[in-house]
Amino acid sequence: MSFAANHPTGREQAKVLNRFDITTRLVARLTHEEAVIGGIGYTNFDLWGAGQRPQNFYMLGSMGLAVPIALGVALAQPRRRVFALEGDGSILMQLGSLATVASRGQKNLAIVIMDNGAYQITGGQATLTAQGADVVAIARGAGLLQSAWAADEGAFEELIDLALREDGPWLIGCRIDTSKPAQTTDRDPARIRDRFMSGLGVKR
Ligand SMILES: Cc1ncc(C[n+]2csc(CCOP(=O)(O)OP(=O)(O)O)c2C)c(N)n1
Repeated sequence: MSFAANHPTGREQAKVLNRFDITTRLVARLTHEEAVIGGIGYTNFDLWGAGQRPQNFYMLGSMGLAVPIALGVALAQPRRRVFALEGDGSILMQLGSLATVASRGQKNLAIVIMDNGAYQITGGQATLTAQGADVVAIARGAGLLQSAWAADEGAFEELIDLALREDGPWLIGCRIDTSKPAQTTDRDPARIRDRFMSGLGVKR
């Protein structure tokens, strides 16, 4: 069966999921100290709320950096699997990173896009995905051939399991609702950095 057989081809066919629910499902499947980079916006709040792990990094300041940071970690530690969780508004600011990941053929990297069609944390202004931009199609065009929309929660888990088992790079598009996260990431960048370095085993 082809990779895409169980997954919808377009954004419009994908079920609208809940970010905290799917983030929790992802974290529950991690058993080998995989690194997870939560992008700015509500993505990292829900990563924080799903259970803090030393291998999690929470990007607080700039949009579009989850994928570049995750790529750096994946390059530095090729035996570790790395996940980048990024909002649609943020990935739209850093589309070049998709082509960079594709050109590297980064086997240990998976990207999850949380697409709510909005810059939710700054007030819910519409992003261009609400007007038809399809980040999975964009990713395929950038060379990330293993890119798919998660049809529903079961398909999301299936795609995560694939990303944990088989060579990437992967990109999983998730349409999500606009529920607010239950928790807020502590704004303590030095502590976030130090804990992440310990979690990766590179603390000075
Ligand atoms: C370079 C840059 N531009 C603008 C901002 C202000 N800003 C912070 S988060 C955010 C919205 C993020 O949207 P998205 O990635 O879709 O995540 P969501 O808020 O929907 O979870 C904006 C505009 C910023 N921090 N950095």
